[in-house]
Amino acid sequence: KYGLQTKLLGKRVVHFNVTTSTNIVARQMAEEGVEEGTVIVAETQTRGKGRLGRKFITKGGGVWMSVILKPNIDPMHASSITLMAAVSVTKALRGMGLEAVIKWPNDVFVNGKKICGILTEMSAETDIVNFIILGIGVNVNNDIPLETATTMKAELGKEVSRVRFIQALLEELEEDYLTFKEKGFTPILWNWRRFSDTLGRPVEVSCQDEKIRGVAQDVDEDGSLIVKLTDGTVKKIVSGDCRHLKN
Ligand code: BT5
Repeated sequence: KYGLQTKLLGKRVVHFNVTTSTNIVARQMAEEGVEEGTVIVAETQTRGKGRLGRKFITKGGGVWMSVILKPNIDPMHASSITLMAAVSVTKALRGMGLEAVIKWPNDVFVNGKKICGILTEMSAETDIVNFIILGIGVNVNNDIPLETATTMKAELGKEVSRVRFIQALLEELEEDYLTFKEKGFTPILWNWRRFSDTLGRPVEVSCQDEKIRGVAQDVDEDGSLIVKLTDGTVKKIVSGDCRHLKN
């Protein structure tokens, strides 16, 4: 098998040695009307973004990229794209021999440490999505000065071909995205549950000013986390930060 085996994702790839953030560049290009599936990839970013204005460290040697998607969905269902991407990343990492698992909503972990973060941003009107910027950062051969993070190189004990990894990732993403477009989120959700490290665990989820403690029970059709509190009430959390507590 040679070359990228995709039809939609990566038909057009724009590469930078350095840029601010591939999500920022992708948004500009999407606003100018660039076609769906366009991929922006950078060797390093000067303003790598996490959620809620947090910084994401993106030194040379990792995979920092954004994909422009134009799914025909209600903005309410957009966060399922984040969960879908976590499934695709997990499959690509497992294909390279790593025991990757998903932490709700947007992280992929290996051996208890974060190896990938996902940042989806969208442009939408009341009931229709114009475009979604799917930003994916994977620690591959880069150094990472965080106790809580790891890299493919550290876990596998050798350097990894980034080109091969990007190829595998885009192929998994395309497969999942086409399934999503054709059949909706349900078949993706089956895989998400299979790969999830969050379900069944006691968790503490911070969203806005609230902290919710309980057991993560499931994820619903919108990608929301369903948490059962100690008093038996059930809460649906659309987005937030999730901490796994000790059993
Ligand atoms: C994320 O945010 O994890 C989303 C990261 C998305 C990065 C990609 S790279 C390509 C595209 N362009 C961008 O500018 N962004 C996207 P969040 O869940 O908020 O997690 C952020 C937290 O992860 C930070 O506060 C750190 O604690 C930690 N962190 C920072 N850099 C990391 C890294 N390289 N690996 C693992 N953890 C990291």
